[in-house]
Amino acid sequence: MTDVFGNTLGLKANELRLLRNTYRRKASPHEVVSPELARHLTEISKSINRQVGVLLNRKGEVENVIVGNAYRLDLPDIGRARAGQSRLRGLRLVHTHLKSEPLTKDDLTDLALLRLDLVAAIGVLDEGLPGSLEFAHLVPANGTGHYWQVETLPSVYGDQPDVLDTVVALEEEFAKGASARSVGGRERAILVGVSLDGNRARAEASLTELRELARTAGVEVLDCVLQARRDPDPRYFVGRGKLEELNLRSMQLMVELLIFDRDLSPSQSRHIAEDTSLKILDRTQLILDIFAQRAQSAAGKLQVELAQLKYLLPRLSQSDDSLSRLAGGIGGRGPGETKLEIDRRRVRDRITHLEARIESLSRERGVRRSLRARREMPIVSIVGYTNAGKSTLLNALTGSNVLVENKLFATLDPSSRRLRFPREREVIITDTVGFIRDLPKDLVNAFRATLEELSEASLLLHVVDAADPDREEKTSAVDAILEQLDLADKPRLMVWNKVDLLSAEELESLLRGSGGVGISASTGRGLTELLDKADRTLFAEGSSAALGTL
Ligand SMILES: Nc1nc2c(ncn2[C@@H]2O[C@H](COP(=O)(O)OP(=O)(O)OP(=O)(O)O)[C@@H](O)[C@H]2O)c(=O)[nH]1
Ligand SMILES: [Mg+2]
Repeated sequence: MTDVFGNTLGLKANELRLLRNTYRRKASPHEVVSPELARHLTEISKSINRQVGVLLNRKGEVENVIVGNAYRLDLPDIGRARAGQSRLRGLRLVHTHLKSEPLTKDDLTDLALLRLDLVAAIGVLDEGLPGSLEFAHLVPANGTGHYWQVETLPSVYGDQPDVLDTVVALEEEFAKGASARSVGGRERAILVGVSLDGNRARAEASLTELRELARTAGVEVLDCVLQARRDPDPRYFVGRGKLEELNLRSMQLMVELLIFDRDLSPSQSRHIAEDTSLKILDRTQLILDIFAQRAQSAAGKLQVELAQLKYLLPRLSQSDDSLSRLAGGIGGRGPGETKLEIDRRRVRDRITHLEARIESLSRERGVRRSLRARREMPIVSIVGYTNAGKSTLLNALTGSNVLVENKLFATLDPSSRRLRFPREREVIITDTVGFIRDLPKDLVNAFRATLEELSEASLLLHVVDAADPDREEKTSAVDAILEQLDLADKPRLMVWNKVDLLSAEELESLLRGSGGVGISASTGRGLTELLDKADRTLFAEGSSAALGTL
């Protein structure tokens, strides 16, 4: 390779020749730069008044010669693809600084993002001789928040540290992190929250929930970052500086996944993926991913795949490399089985097909339901925020064994049971998928089929985790979704669950303020009162939809 890269415009023939000659020089792999090479670079640099640099490989050979302007130098494209999580690039950048200025932010960013072995700047003295030598290399995560270590030597002629040694030791450190990672086999992520309305507490609560979602999805969370902004950045959602910092942080923590606490626009997720070489998921995609992992029934699986494809469709551009990172869910699970051979047309065809299948399944269920209706058993449906204890309540009331878990979205498929009410009356009680704030419209629509049971209900039991500090927000999120589903007019009974975790005073003031029944689904406390109230609502003289919330 003999081409000189960068700002060569206006250079004289003999200057270019001198620059090309640089390719014949060699440095020792063990030193930062040999005094001879250093002097060669500073002399040309002085005479053309531009920065001059070389990329040296681990044998000390010159791979590229680069010219900049007086203040900076842009590296040629050495490929973004990483050599592997534990590997450095195998290249060190040695370049001149005309005013002997320290390493710049650009220098250090190149070091980190390109995973260079080392970046060095040689000061240029008045006579064109090499002055001080400053260099930096990356350091493993050590809790100090530093990504690199900078050292300065007064001159290139004295002792220099063994570069190769440092770099090899560093790669070993990184490899340790990487193998710790592959033992668990779990994907590692940084979570990114943004507070836009100045309400930090709210953004923090949402981020905590995102952490729970990530845990449920089987992702290992290494860091959580919250940024306050007035408006989202149109290109990157977070600011450019923040994104760079995230990129550095993920490099250091061996993370390859960023999960954003808000929904990114298709162009935002594309830009972020392109400019970071990280995999990007947003809140909706994470929820969809959990649904995809947990859906059991045929209908549930179809609904999740439909929602995933609908979300993906506007995010598909021409065949581009970042697509694979956008399309893959956790652990590379994309929608359906097809994963990555995706093109828009096939996605659209598949969507049409799925909609038809879901429609016909829903008709079948409708028939079953009307058979049931003929038996005239009223339906009581349990609704509420995810993890409120809905399934525990169903189990407690009917002695059944529906899956209960301290994870979000333990239940995806509805289950129905018979329940004997006081005075020998029977009802059907159903448990459904939990709700969550900011549930995307597509997802609500996709789950309409599952949730259609709710429209047949004569009474909704709105279960709330009374011990949750965030319970008011969650209660209103559920109300909002019920509204979206046209269920706001259904008779509703507020059921404050987990009162075993509240003090007597807390419970009393809660009930005084908002009515409803306090229960503990896991200890059985309050269940008789709950049945009693439900019974009165359902079977009271003239009881109907007019009753509203009790
Ligand atoms: N302390 C206490 N914990 C409870 C109570 N009821 C449920 N839990 C716990 O809350 C967690 C969630 O319970 P689930 O019944 O799975 O909640 P869910 O509303 O069905 O959740 P999803 O199906 O995930 O939406 C579990 O760890 C339960 O053991 C209760 O009365 N008191
Ligand atoms: Mg459940």
